[in-house]
Amino acid sequence: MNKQATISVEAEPYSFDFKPAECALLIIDMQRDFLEAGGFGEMLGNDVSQLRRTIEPNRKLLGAWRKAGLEVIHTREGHRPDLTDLPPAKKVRGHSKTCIGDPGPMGRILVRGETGHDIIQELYPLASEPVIDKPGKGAFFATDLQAILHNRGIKSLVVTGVTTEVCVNTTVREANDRGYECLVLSDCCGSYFPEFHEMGLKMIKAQGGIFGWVSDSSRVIGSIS
Ligand code: TIU
Repeated sequence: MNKQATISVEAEPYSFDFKPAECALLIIDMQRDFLEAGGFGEMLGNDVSQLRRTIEPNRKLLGAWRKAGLEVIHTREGHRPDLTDLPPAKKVRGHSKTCIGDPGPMGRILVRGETGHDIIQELYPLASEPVIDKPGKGAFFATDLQAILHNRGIKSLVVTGVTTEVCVNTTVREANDRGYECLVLSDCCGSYFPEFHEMGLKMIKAQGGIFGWVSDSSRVIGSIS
């Protein structure tokens, strides 16, 4: 594969064209707190099994992306141990008995450095892959993601992860406003609510691709292998 040559991937609403050298795989929040029992996601009353179907397609995609020698960036949602970056409104939202910063089965909920906050083993970052720690839902808010993309010459993003309508959608909207072209992979994203997953993808690709494009991992893997 010539990393400087434009590749075209079948997508909706029309084909997504990118230069591999200028495209990063951005994997959003594939953290134990969201995907495993006892974490933040389950604490909010959600069924974590809805997200676990995304693990295997992400694992295969990540393997192919790494093999092709392309840029990978991971994100994690979470807060400083002293919680100084946690808005009080976010801490109390939901009136949950246990909230962000409190002890949970995998350490303090959504706190950096705790077991539950880390990325699941199946998709664990290599030392060479930047990990963006973000306090919000979007990966650009209060992080150095834009600087990293600029410094690495990245112009487009293949976006995967959880959850489709929350952190994936927020990040894609932030990226789109900053001029990045985003391809979201349906089988590599998931929501606790299947209907929100479906609508979250529709919102991205509607109106001629108002926020970006939607495709699936097999098409992307086929294009870079
Ligand atoms: N609750 C929910 O759907 N999502 C989050 O709180 N964070 C992310 O989406 N990562």
